[in-house]
Formats: sequence, structure tokens, C-alpha cells
Amino acid sequence: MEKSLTYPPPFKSNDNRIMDIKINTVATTPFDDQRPGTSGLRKATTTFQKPHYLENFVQSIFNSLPTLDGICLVVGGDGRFYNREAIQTIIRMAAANGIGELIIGQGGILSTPAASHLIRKNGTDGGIILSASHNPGGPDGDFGIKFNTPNGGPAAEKITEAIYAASKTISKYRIATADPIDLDSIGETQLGSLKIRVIDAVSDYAELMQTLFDFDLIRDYLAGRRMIFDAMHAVTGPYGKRIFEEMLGCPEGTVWNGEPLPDFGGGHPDPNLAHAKALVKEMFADDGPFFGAASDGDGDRNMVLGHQFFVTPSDSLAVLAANATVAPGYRDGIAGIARSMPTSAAADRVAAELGVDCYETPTGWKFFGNLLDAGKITLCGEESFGTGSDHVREKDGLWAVLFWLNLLAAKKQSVADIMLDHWQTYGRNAYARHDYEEVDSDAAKSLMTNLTAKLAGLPGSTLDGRTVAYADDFSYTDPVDGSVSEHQGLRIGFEDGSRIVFRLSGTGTRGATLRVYLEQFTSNASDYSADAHELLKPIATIAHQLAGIEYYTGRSEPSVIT
Ligand code: G16
Repeated sequence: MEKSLTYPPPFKSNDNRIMDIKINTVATTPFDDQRPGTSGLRKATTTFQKPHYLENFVQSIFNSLPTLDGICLVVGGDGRFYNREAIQTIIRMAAANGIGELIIGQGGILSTPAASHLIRKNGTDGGIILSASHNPGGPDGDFGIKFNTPNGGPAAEKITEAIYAASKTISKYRIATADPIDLDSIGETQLGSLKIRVIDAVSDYAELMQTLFDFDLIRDYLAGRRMIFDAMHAVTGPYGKRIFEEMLGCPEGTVWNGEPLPDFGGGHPDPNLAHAKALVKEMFADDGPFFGAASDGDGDRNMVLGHQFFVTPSDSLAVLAANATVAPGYRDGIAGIARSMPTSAAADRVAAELGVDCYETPTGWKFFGNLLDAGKITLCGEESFGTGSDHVREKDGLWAVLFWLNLLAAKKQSVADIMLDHWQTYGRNAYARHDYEEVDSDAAKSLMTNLTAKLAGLPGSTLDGRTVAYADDFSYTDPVDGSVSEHQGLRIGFEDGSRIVFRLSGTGTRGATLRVYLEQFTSNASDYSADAHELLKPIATIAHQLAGIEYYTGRSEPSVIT
């Protein structure tokens, strides 16, 4: 069993420890299920614990790199069950494969955006991030692993496909026999020719945030006001405590569930209305705080709440884009915006007003990488509680929270008033996602096949009084490298600006998860105070009937609505 991590961790120097190793070559056979999904390889923890499973995938990553000789990688994870064991395995395999250096977060912990920053800051050859993000952890939960490239972002599809190809032909891996490395003590250890540098997981990231946001303004604004940051017993606990309670002067206790636990305290570390229940309850209480936020397992997602107000992730992207110049890091304006296809078009309206481009990409942060690297966009976001910018190449939960605090401090308005002002200027894209989790995989595929066959006949037809403007299977051509990604979700757009999107999740680990994304545009001021779900009811009914959701899945209601 893994032990719980403490914060701050004890400081012990292990400088200059030199450990001998013996290199072994182990014969193995391929597993047929190691194709990375939307974000790396995610499976039940028990799958990763099978003999050779993790080793095969790690060796497949190594085998797909141009060289291993002397390279430097960042390694860290969200602290979930099996994190420490996996890191020890990666260390021993790195030593046996001729890798030069590993930079590892203390305790084996690194938030995903912090890992992205370390890769970029140190100019490393990439990094390995251990996380199944918002999926529950523990022996009966999930585990995950992904490779990030030297730009700090998740590997593009051509690399994940190369890793998958390598996993299908693997016949051996290299691993050293050596004592476990002390991950809790900051310092350096030499394992054969491999240098292992254990570093403070929080400092570099906190410094980066100070370059982007006005900490003095935020600190003054927060004095005497109550906010909550719910770290959900996941990786952002130490980051939240350092930034909110130590640097921004919030009282102790501002960070809820701040101790990272291997099983996230038994919770589901997904910052949304369904899984951050206690936070939501507190925020909707009569005497609730002015601001609340939560982040997920690996710290890249965020949920933003005002007093008695929930900000949808799609709206959050639009509001931050419209007001970007309040933050010092974005004072010169933004080059462009990107959103994943299922994300609402609220950001498109802001981009049009600002006179910058807005790109529509497939689901998956990896699709923003080229646009960010080419300087075509500054901000990007997804409906799945992800927002970020060109400061790293991952979405960034705490960054979004700090951006909102900077905005609130600059505008001196409530979250609800900022949203209302925004809708009065741009109109409102009411939005919700309905998830049907753990449905039978074959049934889900049949639903999608059947719906795909209907698409060509839909444009021009009327569904429950609404005329279909377009219906297609979304395909994306990357404007930077020309690569094409097909079958990225089925879109049905109506002439009145409403839209339904159907996709199968690429991150679920049990059966299939059908996602139905609903959007309704309105510029009728009386709709601004209406409940989004009421506004969306008519198109939810159309979606149900058109796709035959109950017929195929046996479900009359979604399992989760966000
Ligand atoms: C990952 C990806 C996101 C994606 C999300 C949901 O996030 O990085 O781009 O939106 O999964 O994907 P799907 O709809 O395929 O399940 P995370 O936070 O899980 O790494």
C-alpha cells in the first residue's frame, strides 16, 4: 500500500548518492490494448499491475523516441495509488535504457501543468506523466500514463500511434535491478549513468503564475473576503496551499481536501456539479463565499463558481478571452482562441468582436499544441472543464482560478454580474453535457453508426420545429502541419444557432461513455436568468429521439449532467 503524502514534505538531502545497478533484458509479449486514447493510456489499476504491462508501455515510449542516449525527461504523477511503484519502475527502466537524467517532483508528485512547465523551462526531451486525471483512483480505480513532447504538450497523434505500433511488436524490455530511490528528499542520486533529480514540485509553477497575474492586486482584494479552493484530495493540494494560503494571504482552511491521497479520499476527483457536491452546497448557501473553485486529479481541470452561480467551462473561456488584458501576462492582447468542437461557440463571438481567429479542434488538448507553438492562439479551452493558454502546453486548473481572481479583483464585480454583463454584450450560449456512462460498447457503436447513416438526409429537414442547417461527422485538418483527424464526433446544427453533438468518450475505462452536448443560443435578455437545463430541454428531447438513446442504451436518463 502507498503511504499518504504529507505537506510540507520533510526536507532531507540525498545529494551525491551513487548507486550501482545491474541491467537486465526481460523477454515479453505484446498486449493488444495499449493504444492511447484522448489523453494517454488509461486503464483499471489492476490492468497496469499485470506483470510486464507497465514495462511494455514504457519501453514502447522509449522505442518510439529518436534517441535515448543521455536524454532528460520530467517524471511525475497525481499521487494516486500505484504512482510511486510506477515511478520506481520508470527510473529502473530509464537507467537500463541509457537515459541521462530524470527530473522528478518530490514525493513523485507533479500536477500535469507543472510537469508541462518543467519540461519547457528545463528544455528537456519530454516527460512522462502518470495520471488517469479525473477518474477515481485506488486498487479498484484507474491508472494512466502519457508521454509529453519537448514543447511540454501531450504527444500528437502521430507519436501516440508510433507508441502503439511499438507496443504491438515488443519482444523485450530493459530494466535495472537497483534499490528504490528516495522520492521524498530533494536532491540528486546517480543510478549507474542516470542522474535523478528530485525537486520541489510547487516552486517553479508558483513562480510562473506570479509572472502572469497581479498577485498584489489579488491579495488586497481577497483580504476580508472568503473563497474556497477544493483540491479534492488530489494533486493541487500543495499547490493551492502554497499559492492561496501562503502567497495570497488567505486564511488556513481556504484549501479544502488539500492532502493528496492515493485514493482521493474515496472520492471522484472531477471538478463538476456532480462530483464536487460539498463545495457546490457551500457556494449556494445564503451566506456562502464570494468565490469557489475546484480542480481534478492531476490539476489540469477547473470549475469556477460564484456565490449561487455556476460558470460553464465554455463561458469561462469566453469571459477570460474577452477580459484577458486585465492580467499582466496578457496585457498586450491575445493572438487567437481555440476551442474543442463540442465546446460552445461563446468564445467564437468574443473572437469575432476582438478581430482574432477562433479555431475549432477535436476533443483532446493535444490538438491545441501546434496552434500554440505557431503563435496562432493565446487562449484555448474545452467544455470538459479545461482552460489554458500559451504559458504551458496543458490545460491548467489553478491558472484558470487565478485568472478569475485577477478579473474579479480588477472589475470589483461578482461572478454573476460579470457573466450577466458578458451575456448582455455577446448573447448567451446555454450549454450542458449529458453523459451515459458504462453503456455496452457494441450498443454505443450501433447508436453512432445508425446516427451517422442519418446525417446526410438531415440538412433542410425540420426536427420539432427547428430546421437543420448542417449535419456532419467532424473532421479536422491541422492548419499547421496539415494532418487530418477524422470521425471526431457527430454534429447537428440548427438555423436558430442551437446544436447537438454526439461523441464516444476516449477516456472511459469501462464499457463506453456516450456524450451528448447540447447548446442553445439566445439573445433574449429574459433568458439570462433562466436555468440552462430548462432552456435546453427541447433540444435534449430532439437528441434523445434522433439518436434512439433509450433504444440502444436502455437508458432514459443520463448518468451525469454537467
Ligand atoms: C482529457 C483530454 C481533454 C478531453 C477530456 C475528455 O482530459 O485532455 O482534451 O476533453 O479528456 O475526453 P473524452 O470526452 O474523450 O472523455 P483529462 O482532464 O481527462 O486529461
